[in-house]
Amino acid sequence: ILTREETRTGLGPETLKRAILNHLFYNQGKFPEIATRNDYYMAMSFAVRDRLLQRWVASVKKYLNADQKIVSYLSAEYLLGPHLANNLINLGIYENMEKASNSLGMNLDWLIAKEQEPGLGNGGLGRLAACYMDSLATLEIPAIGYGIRYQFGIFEQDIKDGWQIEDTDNWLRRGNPWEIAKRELGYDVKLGGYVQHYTDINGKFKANWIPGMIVKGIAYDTPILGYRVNTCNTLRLWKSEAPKSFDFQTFNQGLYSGAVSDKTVCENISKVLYPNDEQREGKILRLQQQYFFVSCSLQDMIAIHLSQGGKIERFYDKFVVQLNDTHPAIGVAEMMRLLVDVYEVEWDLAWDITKKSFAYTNHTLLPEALETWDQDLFQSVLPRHLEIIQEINRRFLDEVTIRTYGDQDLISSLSIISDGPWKKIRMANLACAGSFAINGVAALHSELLKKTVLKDWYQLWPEKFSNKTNGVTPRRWMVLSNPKLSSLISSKIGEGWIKNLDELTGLEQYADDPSFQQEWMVVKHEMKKDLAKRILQRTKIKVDPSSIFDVHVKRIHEYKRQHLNILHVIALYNRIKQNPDAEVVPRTFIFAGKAAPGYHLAKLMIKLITSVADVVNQDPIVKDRIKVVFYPNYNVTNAQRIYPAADVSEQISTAGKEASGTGNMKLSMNGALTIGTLDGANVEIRDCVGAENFFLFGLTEEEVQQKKSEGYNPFDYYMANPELKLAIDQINSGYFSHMNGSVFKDLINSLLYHDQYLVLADFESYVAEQERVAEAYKDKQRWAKMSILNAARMGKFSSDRSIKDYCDDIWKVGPSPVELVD
Ligand code: 26W
Repeated sequence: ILTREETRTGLGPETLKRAILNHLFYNQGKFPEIATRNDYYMAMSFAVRDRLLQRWVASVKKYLNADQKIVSYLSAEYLLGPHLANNLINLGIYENMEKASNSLGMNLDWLIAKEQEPGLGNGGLGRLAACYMDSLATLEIPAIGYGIRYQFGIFEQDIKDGWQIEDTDNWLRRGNPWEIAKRELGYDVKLGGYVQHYTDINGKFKANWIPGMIVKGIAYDTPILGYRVNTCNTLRLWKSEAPKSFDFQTFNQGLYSGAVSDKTVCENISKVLYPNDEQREGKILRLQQQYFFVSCSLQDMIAIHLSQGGKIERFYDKFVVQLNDTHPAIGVAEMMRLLVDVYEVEWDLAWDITKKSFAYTNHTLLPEALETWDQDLFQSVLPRHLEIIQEINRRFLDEVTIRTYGDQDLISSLSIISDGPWKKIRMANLACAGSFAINGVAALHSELLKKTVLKDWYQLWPEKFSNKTNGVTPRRWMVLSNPKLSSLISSKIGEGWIKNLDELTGLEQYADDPSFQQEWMVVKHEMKKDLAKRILQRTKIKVDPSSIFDVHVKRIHEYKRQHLNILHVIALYNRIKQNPDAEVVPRTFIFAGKAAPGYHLAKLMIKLITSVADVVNQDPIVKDRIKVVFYPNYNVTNAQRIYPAADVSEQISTAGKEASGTGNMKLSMNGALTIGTLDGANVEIRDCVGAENFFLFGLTEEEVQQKKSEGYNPFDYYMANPELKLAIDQINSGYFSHMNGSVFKDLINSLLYHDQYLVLADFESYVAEQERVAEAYKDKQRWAKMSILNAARMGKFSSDRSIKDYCDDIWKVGPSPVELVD
């Protein structure tokens, strides 16, 4: 009998080395003399995957046998980031692999850098899904993540002449060693066509959906290993293909020739991720994508449940289905269709099963993000679902009518289909009606949901509502991205914090310790030097690692107010111009983020940042005291490099607009101090780290509402504040754009005459608070202490805590440890 060390799944350096060489030969068909770095990356990844598979099989076995309830997370986006290094950490073999690769003459960091990250998400929502997958596995919760295997993820951003340029993200070009295609595991998905109604031989009314086309979903599985546990869950992403052959027996009702459409049309469905975040695009393809992955996923869950001898009526004993925003909300209608049309369950029972199965998370209050579908368009894609939704709605509104004594306002606001000449299907209403639980993603956000967009739902079903404040995984966002800080922390308090982030409070006792402060700031400085190098390589801008690294990284959006930040930069610059000897604490303003390709003002914001950078960075009077950097192509890989180097975290959205934010948490964990508004999770972060360790500014959500109702006039603020006026006039006059001011006119007009995000109203308060930031940074000891306390008090913001809350309050699922058997 072989020991595990001798088998292909051993974890020692020698065994790993052998495994890499094996895969190099048998998978890549290479030997060391001719192998490329990519060959080594692939070989190493396969070696790591072998170790995951062993745990994966054990996990899947366990979930299939026992009567285990499984969490099913439905998300149109997963912003995973690179797998290799994360898996090494979770397996506990980072150091052994370093030895193995050194002995092969390879540098582990190079190989890690070879990975094309799977950017199958836009931003916060997709990244949250990835953090939750990590925590589910780490907490040993049986879970499946379902989504779409986009052939092209979020576009790659480049900057040309200061403008954003988009390039396609061909992440699968060199193959993906982390996925396993389950060619045999596929489901047919119908689209378009029409519905026939008939009475069967038993006198039952039946609907027969004759599709316009059928696509096949193929499962691609990626194992998701927890930290130092054997639990290895599945991320199952669906790829769309043309069905190979067509089963005329199943659909023998006529007119099928058109149903088997050509290959390209079918493959188009999972072709590309829509790059919009917080802005709906009413495209047919998008609805097809949503339905495609949800239908495959529900068919898969039902197949799993039935194959284990489960009864369809008890679906909810096997699965609890979490809707990540409304993108998968069509699942409510699809579940009804499967139950009623396919499994012939009575309507009332079917609705009861559905409502016991689904829970819905809302991620945004922005009205332009709320998904609705034009009824005609909806019908053309999902004719049977329209009928089902009409029936759900009819019965649902009957119930509402009785409960509210026919309150017309309530009835029309709760209706899943809006009335009026242009009927719309409201996906948030469908999600609310079909779910037993509804949650927001930060305390303030959940409160605002109850007061605004979901007010009427809350009034009738208060028991469905709760808050689940977001969290992020400390494995990726501390251990992996900031190993030096992590080692320093562990040297003081041990390694328990990695799985139990509350233990970070153990650092508080060292916050005043000068030698610990010194070590803490040395690590920060090292990370700033690393980032400075990358900035120089990527942008040719030289920055000083001793300056404040002031970081504003996230999607570019008016509500996130990158333009407020740049107005402050211009004001600082003008202060220097007016008084060249003024004392200025040196600062590097670092921006990064993608703009939706069709979002004109967001793209102008990027151009404004790069234009200001061009002027400020060159001006000899500035003497390098302030630098502005736009770091291109913000993604998980780049985020991992930026967070550890940040001194200041910009979280400056208009109060009431950012549902939660999660970058705010990652930055604070890495010792950055926040300058922020009372918005999203900032409120809770400030409560945890202490008001004295947080730079607060700006209007509160209530003040924002107040101001707007009084008739806010941004022009008054422009006229009243000379620094603000000068900055805007300069932009307008072309000071930053070779005397061509018209470039920015749309942005400026929007600020001066609309300013729906109150940039001008918050300017003064922001500038004043930034002065306190600079003042604080001058006192190195005070800053170090504040930085340490920020990290020390971030325990609440681990995604482990979030997942525990979901498990206890919504999913009613507990840990189920997996044992490894040889
Ligand atoms: C249909 C277009 C569209 C696409 C994506 C609308 C809305 C979205 C997402 C819901 C936007 C999003 O990512 N929201 C973010 O979710 C994060 C995780 O909860 C929060 O931290 C962010 O505050 C929120 O903006």
